[in-house]
Amino acid sequence: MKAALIAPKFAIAGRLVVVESLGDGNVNDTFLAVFRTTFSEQRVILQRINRHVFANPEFIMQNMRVLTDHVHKKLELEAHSADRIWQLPQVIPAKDGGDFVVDGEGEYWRAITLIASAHSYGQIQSVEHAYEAGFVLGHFQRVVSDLRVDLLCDTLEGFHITPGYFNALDEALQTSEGRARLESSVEAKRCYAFVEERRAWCSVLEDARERGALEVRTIHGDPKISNIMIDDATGKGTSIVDLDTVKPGLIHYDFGDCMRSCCNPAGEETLDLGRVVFDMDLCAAIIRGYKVHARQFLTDADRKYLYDSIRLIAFELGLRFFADFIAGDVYFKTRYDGHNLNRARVQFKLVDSIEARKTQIQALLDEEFGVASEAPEGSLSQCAETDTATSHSTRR
Ligand code: GN1
Ligand code: MG
Repeated sequence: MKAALIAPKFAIAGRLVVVESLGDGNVNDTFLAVFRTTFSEQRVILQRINRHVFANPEFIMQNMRVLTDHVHKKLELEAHSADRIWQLPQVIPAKDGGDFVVDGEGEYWRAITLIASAHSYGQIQSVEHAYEAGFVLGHFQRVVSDLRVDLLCDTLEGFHITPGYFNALDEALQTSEGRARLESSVEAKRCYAFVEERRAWCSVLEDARERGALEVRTIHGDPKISNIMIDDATGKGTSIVDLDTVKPGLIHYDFGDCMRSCCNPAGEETLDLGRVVFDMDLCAAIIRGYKVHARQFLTDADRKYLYDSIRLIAFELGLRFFADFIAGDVYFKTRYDGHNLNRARVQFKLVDSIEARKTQIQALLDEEFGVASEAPEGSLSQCAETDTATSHSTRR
């Protein structure tokens, strides 16, 4: 059903003026709806949830309520001492009181508030922008660090469990269509060789979790650069949006995802592979921004896996795109033939670049967070940092 027919079913004052497509999400369909009364205007985000990806859209809204209740309270409590105004979207109920409107075709629609006077970008703009991305992620993870994970549903089973994406690839390669796609180009065969070389390593985070070295906490799930909102007035980060993937997980998934997205100045959709590189200045800026809040909750064991998380989440996204290409583009939305294959090649180029810079990246992490001690894994000692949350402004 059309978004314009759905929008008026939500409890929003005024008359619908316009609905337009927004952003370039790879999974859900997003729209901006503008409502006006004689004296005011309200702009809201309307989304059609991809039911092929999210089997239980109800879980998303349940998590969103738990998360926003927790975070909104906390932001208010901390507002007097915060260095900026933080925002977080709010659920807008349907007129019938529900969280969703389900249309005649069984599609789930939801409405949330728009973050005021802020923008996000598809690609990193500057070192300052990278610092803000790290700062916003660290702040988010800190404010949810005391949110009990057992209150959250698993909205997307297997999300960020890298070995599972290998299973999906193996399954797709069981079919003759899948095998034909693999054989269709030199690039596809190169990608396959690339992932195979890293198959044994890809459970690095899950192994650490199973051993009890890393604990499951509340995560955002998708802190890529286009989900970091920058305040139009101040140029500072003000919010992290796209809360569909908030769920229990490892904070490393978030850290790695933010790094792989923000340290590649070419962006994940580029057609120019030559421009894809893991930029060390951007990496340093993100770590500095992230550290301001993250040092309050990062454990020794957490620090030990930060480099792995950067390499792994870039690799995992490449593997997810590649497996989807082999499966016939059934998960991510695509705009041209071979789109998922190109996206995979971008991520693998980035992985190459990350691997080549391992020593430098690790040195930066050690410098900013301190060298992770050889203390037994699972020890919860926190970073021995002493500088204050405001010192970053002099270090940029
Ligand atoms: C998808 O739908 P979107 O664009 O917010 C994907 C993320 C990927 C991202 C890569 C639920 O996010 O995991 O990192 O594409 N979301 C889901 O751009 O799979
Ligand atoms: Mg997302």
